[in-house]
Parts: sequence; structure tokens; C-alpha cells
Amino acid sequence: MKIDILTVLPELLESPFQHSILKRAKDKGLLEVRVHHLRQWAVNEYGQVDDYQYGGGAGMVMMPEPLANAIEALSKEAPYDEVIYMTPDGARLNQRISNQLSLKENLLIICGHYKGIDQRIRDQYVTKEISIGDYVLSGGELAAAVLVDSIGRLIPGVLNDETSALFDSFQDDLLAPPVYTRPADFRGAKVPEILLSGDPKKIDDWRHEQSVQRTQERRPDLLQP
Ligand code: 6GU
Repeated sequence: MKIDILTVLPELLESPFQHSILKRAKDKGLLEVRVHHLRQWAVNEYGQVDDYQYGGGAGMVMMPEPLANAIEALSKEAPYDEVIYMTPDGARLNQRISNQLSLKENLLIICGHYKGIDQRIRDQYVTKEISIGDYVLSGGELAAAVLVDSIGRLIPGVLNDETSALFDSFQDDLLAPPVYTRPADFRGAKVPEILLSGDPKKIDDWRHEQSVQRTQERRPDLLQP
């Protein structure tokens, strides 16, 4: 999979993909993330990419020309399956959306800044608008990093243990069960006996029970049909 990211703050996206699982995805050739500076497509030599909004009001708006030129130039290499705009008024990201996007080949993510991007770019180029939750960030970059992380780890072959994503919280609309490692007795607090039983069926059943219980307590909304 290839993911292009369009931003006015590429520095914010330098580190997130250089570590851990996403680094492994890159090293294995399963994921290529390219960060593009929107200023390359600025309208003048001052690097202008934003302007005052029509109708007045505080805050700048990202101009349509740089974005359109960038999207068109980048699309020439290969057409995008989705052009995603990160915005607090987009659809709230969830595991289902990440699963769907992990099956795509070629994605473009646009990071908004200031008051956002000109509506005409959203109308004419953007195919998906995504928010990562009901709070406001100062730009789309950190949200884009969250999205790429959640997608990248789902690409087949990225995770070491192929099955492990299957047991993540949300993968089946349940939260993950509690986990334990050594020692079996930590300052008097013991690991549940069943996990030491060596009986895989019992352990599976216990984990499922714990998942359901945890979901009922913490996220009953996930259990609604
Ligand atoms: Cl995608 N962008 C911004 N600026 N704020 C957000 C967000 C995105 N998702 C939640 N808050």
C-alpha cells in the first residue's frame, strides 16, 4: 500500500512512521508513506497556500489552487482509491473504517490547517472525510498519524503474529480482555488461575467472558445492535 500525505507541517509527520510496527511494514515493503509539503504548490514565491475567508471572520482558509495542483500532480503516478480529508466534522474513525481502508492500494490524506480547506476542494476531490474524535486539534497531522497507524498495522503480513489483530479491542465490537505476564504473583496479586491451567478451550472461554463483561461495563454502546 502507498499512502501520500499532503501537509503544511511535514515536520510533525517525520517520526511517527519510523518506529515499531509501521517501520516494520515499511522495511518489509508492505507500506510506503510519503509526506509532501503543500508549499511546493504555493501560489507565489512567498509560499502562500492560505488566504482570508470570504464573508469575513477570523482564521485563514487553505486555498483551492495549491491543493488542486498537488492532488492532480500526485494522482498522475497512480489514481487514488480514496482522497481523505482529515477534519473534525468528518465521520468518526472506527475499526470498521480502518479495516476497509487497509484493503486499498493507494491513498491520499490531506491535513487541514487554520479554518480548514476551501469547500470546493472537498466537493470536487475529496472522497472521504475523517475525524478521530469529538475534540479539536490544531491541525490534521496528528490525526493523519493516528489514521495511518491504525490502517498500517492491519495490512496483511505487517503484524508478526498474523492472528493478533483479530483479538484487538473493537475487532469484533468487543473490548480486549485483561492480560498478564510474569511473575505469577506480583506483590501478592495473583494471575487468574485459569490462565495457568494450560487448557486452551477454557482460556478462550474465559477471555471471551472477560471481553463481554468489560464491554458491558465500559462501552455498553458497542453491544447495541
Ligand atoms: Cl481529523 N482534525 C482536527 N483538526 N481536529 C480533529 C480531528 C481532525 N479529529 C478530531 N479532532
